[in-house]
Amino acid sequence: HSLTNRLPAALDNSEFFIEYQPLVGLADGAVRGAEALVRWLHPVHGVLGPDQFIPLAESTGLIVPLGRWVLEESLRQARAWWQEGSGQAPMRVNVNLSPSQLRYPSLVADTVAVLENAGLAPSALCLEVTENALIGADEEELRPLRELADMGVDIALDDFGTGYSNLSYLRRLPVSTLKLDRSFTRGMQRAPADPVDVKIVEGIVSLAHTLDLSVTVEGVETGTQAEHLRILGCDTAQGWYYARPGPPERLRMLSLVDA
Ligand code: G
Ligand code: G
Ligand code: MN
Ligand code: NA
Repeated sequence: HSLTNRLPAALDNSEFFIEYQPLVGLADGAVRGAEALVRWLHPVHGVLGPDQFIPLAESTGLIVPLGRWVLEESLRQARAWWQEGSGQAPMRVNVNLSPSQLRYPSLVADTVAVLENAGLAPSALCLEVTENALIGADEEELRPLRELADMGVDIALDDFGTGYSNLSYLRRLPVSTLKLDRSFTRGMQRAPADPVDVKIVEGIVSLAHTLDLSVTVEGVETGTQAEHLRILGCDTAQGWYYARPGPPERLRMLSLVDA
């Protein structure tokens, strides 16, 4: 596969770049942070999205150095935003972790080192882990995430609701945020909202808040949807209604407008 062959050199050639999509507080509309989404500017195929190369990076092991680069680069960016923001709290960055990064022995040490290099507190970082990556993990396998959570790194359960984790299992995970998959909020894009979707989101929010977890909703594309989700008690939203993923300069402008 030609993409597979080029992948290792792409990291050395600085062909990867990161787009940022803001996370917005539903109660006040303020920008809370941003998710880092990696892209590959391929010399022949142009810009490739993560779906086109993350699985390859995962199967070839390149995901570990690539993931470390994403962490370094997005925390460097978070630090730069903070310095530009004259005294405001640092902008939090959400970084996706793939299953092999979770199993990598130096995950905790690497993450601590990258935070220290960037001069940021652990609370400036949220690591997103998919529900499916954690299903079946035992206490030993969860330990690195728990150590990071104990230090103050926020852990979010990404694509929540698409996996098969049961509720008692959820309680044992070192997560502080549920990121509700966008399939649950599609039925709220236009009035009237799908009553079943409303009930489901209501139930998830109630469960999450009982467990002291915050709820982030993905894929918010309309104002109607944002308003429904705010009323249902969701905490944070992300989606095209606010902004598509874009270059770091765009996020700086958004947050300055909001501040
Ligand atoms: O914008 P979108 O096409 O960017 O992202 C698609 C998927 O790719 C998302 O589910 C996201 O979790 C994943 N993704 C984006 N960036 C990264 C990354 O740096 N590492 C990993 N492991 N996954 C990522
Ligand atoms: O981590 P993950 O699957 O959750 O990443 C988010 C993915 O969803 C990215 O591919 C991103 O481009 C995409 N996305 C972000 N906002 C929206 C939105 O409002 N609508 C849709 N359809 N996709 C979105
Ligand atoms: Mn994500
Ligand atoms: Na997701």
